[in-house]
Amino acid sequence: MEISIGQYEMVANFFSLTIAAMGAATAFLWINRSQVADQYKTAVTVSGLVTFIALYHYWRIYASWDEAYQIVDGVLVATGKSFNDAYRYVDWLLTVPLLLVELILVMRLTASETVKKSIRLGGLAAIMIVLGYPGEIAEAAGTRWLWWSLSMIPFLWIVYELYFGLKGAQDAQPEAAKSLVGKARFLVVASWAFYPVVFLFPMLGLDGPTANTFVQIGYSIADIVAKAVFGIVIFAIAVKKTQADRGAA
Ligand code: RET
Repeated sequence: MEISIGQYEMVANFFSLTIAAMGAATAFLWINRSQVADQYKTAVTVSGLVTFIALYHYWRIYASWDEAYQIVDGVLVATGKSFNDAYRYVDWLLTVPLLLVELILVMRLTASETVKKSIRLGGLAAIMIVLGYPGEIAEAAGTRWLWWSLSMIPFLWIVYELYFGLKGAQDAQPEAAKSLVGKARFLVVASWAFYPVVFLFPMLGLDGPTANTFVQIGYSIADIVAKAVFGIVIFAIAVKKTQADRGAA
């Protein structure tokens, strides 16, 4: 069964929305970088890099979706050029470790803590994505469950570390930034939890085209929240901390 024209166009619209959101976030973050003190500039730069990398990949994803189907006499037909899911996974491979680094940088832990946490969490994130890919491109439910389960191990480890490991760091933040840092921690956990659920859509008894439509839209929304919205929260934290540092000086 092929997807319907309505589903095809809805997915294309979501890809287009995601391109716009990533582009706007990149411009906002890089242009406003001067509003934060020097020690937070790298965190804001990296936030913009993440949305910029996503902007490129969604451009490719849109093009690949566009080329995979054609409307002939009012009927949607596959062109034989298959939709390339790898763009999404390569995007995550680059951006997910960077997102973690963003959060760690804005906390301003000691230099050795920053390096240690970045390497450990970034490495776990890369393993999580690599383990998810063979499942994403598999059709058989058994194969998908297997890779999903394996990928969940580093996933749960990261979520645990972020939620509990960074709790101490949050308590050490200046009063003005505390609640925002708490929100950022929550936003990471909530938006990340979306991905393994979206991955399961094809295994929940939905028909193939419907599941595929939900997967593409689900990942797009999750990416907008986890990258663009999260990047703006990181920026807001950096602004608050800049003000707190100046007030204290
Ligand atoms: C996969 C495979 C199935 C199991 C799990 C997954 C987790 C993916 C995550 C992706 C996060 C991506 C982000 C992107 C935004 O920049 C790979 C879907 C656990 C958590 C935050």
